[in-house]
Amino acid sequence: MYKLLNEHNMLGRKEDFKTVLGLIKTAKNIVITSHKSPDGDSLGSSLALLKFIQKFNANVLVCHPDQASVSFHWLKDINSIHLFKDNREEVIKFVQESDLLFCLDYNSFDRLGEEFGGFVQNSGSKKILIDHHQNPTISAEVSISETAIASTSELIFELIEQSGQLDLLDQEIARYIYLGIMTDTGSFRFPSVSSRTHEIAAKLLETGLPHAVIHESIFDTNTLDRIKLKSYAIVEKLEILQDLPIGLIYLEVKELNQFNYQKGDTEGLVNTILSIENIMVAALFIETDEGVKISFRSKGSYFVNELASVNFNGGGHKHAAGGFSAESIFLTKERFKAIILSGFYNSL
Ligand SMILES: [Mn+2]
Repeated sequence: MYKLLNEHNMLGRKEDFKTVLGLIKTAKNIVITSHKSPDGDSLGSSLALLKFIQKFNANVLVCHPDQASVSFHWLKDINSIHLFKDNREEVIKFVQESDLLFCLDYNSFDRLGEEFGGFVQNSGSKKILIDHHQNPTISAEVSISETAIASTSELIFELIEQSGQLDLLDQEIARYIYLGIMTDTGSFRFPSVSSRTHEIAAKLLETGLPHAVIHESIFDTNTLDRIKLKSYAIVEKLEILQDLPIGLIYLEVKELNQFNYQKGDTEGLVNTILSIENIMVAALFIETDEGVKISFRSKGSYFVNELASVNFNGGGHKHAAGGFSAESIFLTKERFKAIILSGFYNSL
C-alpha cells in the first residue's frame, strides 16, 4: 500500500518536475542553496542537482551558508561549493544575479542563517523548493514539499526520473543521491524508508556505484580524538533522567578542546544515547562560541520537533530535530530537564 501511495504522490508531481526541467533549461543563472551546517542530504542533493543541471545549463553554482564537517571533505566536488561565510560579497553577487534559485532540504529562510537567509529571500529570482521538512514557510514558483519522503536527495532522483531524464543518471549523480538517502535514513533503517526508497537505491546501484566505499567514507573514518571524545562523553557525561526514558549529554568548549574537537566530531553521539534500551528521547548539548547547539532524537510515539521549535529556537522532523540556545550550557540543559519534568511527554 505504501508503495502505491508513494508512487501516486510522485505521479501527481510529474508536471511540477517537468516545469522545473523547463525552468532549468531556460534560466540564465542558477543558484542552488541548502541549510546551515550541511549534512549528507543537503550536500548530496545539492551536488546531485548541480551535476544534473550541468547537463543542460552551464551557469549553475552551489552556494551554502557555511562549510561541511570534515567527515565530508572527501567528496569530489566539495570545493566547488561557494560559502557565504568565507566569500560573503561573491555569494551575495551570485544570488542577486540569479534568475532561478533552488531551496533544497530546508523549510524556512532562517535555516540559512539570518543574513544569508535575508539575501536569498529578498532576491528577485524564481524560487524552487525541494524539501521534506514539516511546515514549509517558503513561497516558491514550484514547491515540492514532501514530508513523507525520507530525504531531499530522493526527491532529486524523482526530478530526474519524472521529468523523463533517467538516461542522464550517471554514477557521479548516483553517488550524491545515495549519500543523501543513506545519511538521512540512518542507512535505510528509519520508518520513513519506503519500498520506493529501495527501488531508487536499486536504480542508483545499477550505474555501478561503489556503495560500500560511500559507507566506509562516512562511517569508518573516525580520528582517534573523535573516538576518545565520544567515549569520554558516554562514560563521564551521560545523564539518564530518573524514571524517564530520556538521556542527555552536554559538552563544554573546554572539554571539546581536550580532544582537539573538529566540527562533526560529535556526529552520531545523540544516536548512541538513543540506542540505549528503553531510551525514547535523546538530547545532546554542545557549547560553541555563539551559544549552545542542541540535537534531539526520539523513537516511537515520542516526537521532538515541537520540543525543539517551541522551546529551543529550532525544529526539524518528528524523530530528529535541532535547536539553539543563547543561554549558558548549564541553564540550557537545566531548562530542558525542567520542561521534561513539568510533564512535556505526559500526554503519551
Ligand atoms: Mn534532509
